Amino acid sequence: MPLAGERPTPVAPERVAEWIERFAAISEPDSGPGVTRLAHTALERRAHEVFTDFMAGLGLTVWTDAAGNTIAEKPGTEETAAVGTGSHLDSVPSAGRFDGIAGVVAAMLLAERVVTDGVGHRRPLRFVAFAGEEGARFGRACIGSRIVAGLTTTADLHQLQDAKGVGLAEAMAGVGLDPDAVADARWSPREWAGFVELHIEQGSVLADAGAAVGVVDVISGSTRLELTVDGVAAHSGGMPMHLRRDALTAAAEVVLELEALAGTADDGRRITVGRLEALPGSITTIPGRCVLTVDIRDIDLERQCATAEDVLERAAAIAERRGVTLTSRHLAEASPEELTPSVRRTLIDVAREVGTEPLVLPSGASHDTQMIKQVCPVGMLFVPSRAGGVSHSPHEDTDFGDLARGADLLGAALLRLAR
Ligand code: HGY
Ligand code: MN
Ligand code: MN
Repeated sequence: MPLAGERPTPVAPERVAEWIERFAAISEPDSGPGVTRLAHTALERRAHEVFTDFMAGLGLTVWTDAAGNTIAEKPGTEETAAVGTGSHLDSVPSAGRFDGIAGVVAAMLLAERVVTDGVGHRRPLRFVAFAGEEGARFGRACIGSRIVAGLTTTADLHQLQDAKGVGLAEAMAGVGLDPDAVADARWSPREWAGFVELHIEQGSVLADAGAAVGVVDVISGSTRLELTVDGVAAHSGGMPMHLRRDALTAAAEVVLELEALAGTADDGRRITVGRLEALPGSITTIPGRCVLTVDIRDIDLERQCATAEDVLERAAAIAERRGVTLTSRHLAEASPEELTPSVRRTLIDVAREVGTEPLVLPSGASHDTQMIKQVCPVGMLFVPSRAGGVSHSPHEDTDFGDLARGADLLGAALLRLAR
């Protein structure tokens, strides 16, 4: 049974709703449906300011590192390695209200409960808002957490740019961060004893199973490529069909070939072409160039690497047969990561102690926790996604009560790790 005073009073669903909506309001105006708060924009920094003000209001020490991650600390009874929780504040374009924000709001309200209830803990507690988790803008995910984990350096930041040609380092400097000083942001394993992230599932496994909470065992790896198909732009009326070198029809065949390669067995391997741009994009011109992105996910590293090679081979064969050329760019790589078994057991224990049987499942989505595993023992809690499990969509939905209960379990686990 839990030690007396180890669980703060429950988080109120109304408070969860209030803060989910407040963050949702920090979004690009006139950007269409959903929330748009892209990595390394003034809007993301505004969200970090809201997080900072809330945590400072609780009397916690708060700082933002050169990478734009914001960390709040509540001292424990001993000056020793901390345990932490948190998630990300940036979004994809036309996102939902919960991806990343759920874990940040849970951290905030948990901090509020621990401070208000005067719950004691030996280890310091740290509450984190990561910057730049979504790969949507620069192609590489988890920029802030990769930096603190020592997986991304200043040099890397100067190699990435967004679809408008804005460099990542330039974007960071443009919002007051310091890409040249990110080495100072690195987390030392001596300072961290554990990290647990709460996130929405972004799938329908929990909802379909009627499970109130999930505990993640493996986070999928991801390989992200950009393919460019070059044919010959020509007049859509003047050029006979048999003489064409059409970049778009070649790209279309590649897309369907990759769908066939992924297959339909839900074995954890997923291939997505999320962006396809046909140039010059004129109704009366045969596209001379097509640029497409390929996102390969897998829980099996060997198969993930083999799939990436297979993708390039198949695309090249189609290009050759159609008389167009193919070039590729490797955007980002993350290996599948098994989360720490001892943390997983703690998460399962605290759920069972309140009569909740958690479902253990892999995460198809990548998360900051995948990078933080390089620093300390890690775990993840999922709360159910409703609306068929859609995410990266304005229709993303999670019950505020489920999220509040997830925050309570997160608190119990964190305080157990902080004993
Ligand atoms: O792409 C992902 O899986 C995550 O949303 N960054
Ligand atoms: Mn996401
Ligand atoms: Mn996320």
